[in-house]
Amino acid sequence: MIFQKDIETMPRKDIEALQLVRLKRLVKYCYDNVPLYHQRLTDAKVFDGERIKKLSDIQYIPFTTKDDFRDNYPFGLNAVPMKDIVRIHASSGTTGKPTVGVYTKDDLKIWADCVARVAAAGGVTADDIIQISFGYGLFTGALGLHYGLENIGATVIPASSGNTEKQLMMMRDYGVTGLVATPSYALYLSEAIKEGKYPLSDYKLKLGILGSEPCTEAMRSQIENNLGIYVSDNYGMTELGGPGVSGDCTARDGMHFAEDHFLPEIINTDTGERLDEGEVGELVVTTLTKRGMPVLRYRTKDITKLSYQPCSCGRTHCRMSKTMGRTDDMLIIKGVNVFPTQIENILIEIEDIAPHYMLVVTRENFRDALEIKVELTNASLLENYQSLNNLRAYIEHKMQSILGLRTKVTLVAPKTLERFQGKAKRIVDLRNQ
Ligand code: DLL
Repeated sequence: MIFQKDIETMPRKDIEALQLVRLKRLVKYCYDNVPLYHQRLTDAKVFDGERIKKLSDIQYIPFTTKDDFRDNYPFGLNAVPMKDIVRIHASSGTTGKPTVGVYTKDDLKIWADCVARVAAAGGVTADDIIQISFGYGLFTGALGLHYGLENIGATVIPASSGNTEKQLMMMRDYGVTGLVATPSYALYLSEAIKEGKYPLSDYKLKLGILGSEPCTEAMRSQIENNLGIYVSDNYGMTELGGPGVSGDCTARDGMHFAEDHFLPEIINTDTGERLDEGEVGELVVTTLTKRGMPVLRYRTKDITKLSYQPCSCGRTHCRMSKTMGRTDDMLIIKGVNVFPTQIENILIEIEDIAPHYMLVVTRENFRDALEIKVELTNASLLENYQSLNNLRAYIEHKMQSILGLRTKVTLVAPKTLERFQGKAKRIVDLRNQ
């Protein structure tokens, strides 16, 4: 299945009619099969769907949160007996128990179908040889992309992450045309190619299907320029089944949602109130077709906005903008809200520094302080105190004028900040220690 024209270019009213039918069916399914939802839907007087007459009636359904996954770990949100579950995935989770997702046979088919859509929209065809450099294992990224790409007919290399030399050797030897990775790992591999003994012309790479963490436009351009490839972004999360929720088309003006399987909303994080098209807030998603572990109104914590305007690619499914970050990654420094992506956008425009940075938050004399560690591209600058000082002052000035926040910038030697083979971790918050 490649471009699913019938579905992906459906008239808006048909999409909404389909979503309403599926939403009603889902509510009844959750009410009948998941004790937590049965109770919540009863308390909200939605029961098995009586209050759902139109799509906006979804507002009567209570939200589901990460805590619900934790409290019902591992299988409390399952809607089917374990004998019908054929796969388990989980997110690593930095603290506490991982978040689990389970799949029936049909869930796996739909998942592969949604991922195939995203990859095809990003330019993958049956002629491509794709190296999957996501870590294989419980993470949804690797196997999710794996089956989706096979659906398209592309040749899949399950490289997994790590062992950079071997990654590059496979790329050259197998004539790899596409890379699946996080943007951070793609950047890391691009540096390794630059520094390696083989010129870029020994590689046949032309596509990057990147996702699983924010990738600013500036970061994308940098990866594209380093590798001479075309990069598309795709989004998803374990709780919703993994990748395949939304992805870039060639217009790259927002990622198209698979709206026949996922119903997105944007809410005000503080009040839970539904926001209009174009307003920035927290993304909430309802899975319309999942059978193993269906999710009603999941609060993703990702900050974005939606557009229902026609797209030049012809697809009619709505688009979500690149996320600014997660509500739990937003730093509040001296009362100013800052996302790491905003800092990244500023840094990446500045010459002589690499797109690698680390944010260290401390509390000094009861006041928050943000230190931005930034890597130089050229070690010789370290020997020139005046230039170094000018560059540091320039970056601090930029941060102050754009973010409205005084920061301390520390310039460090090339290649001294950590590189990431999966998702980047750029914040060290020492305030509560
Ligand atoms: O990262 C699923 C995935 C795998 C998506 C491969 C795309 C490609 P989790 O590990 O559960 O699942 O992490 C989900 O990662 O809530 C976002 O904060 C972030 N995220 C995922 N994709 C993007 C993206 C996978 N394209 C969390 N842009 C989500 C920005 C992303 N953030």
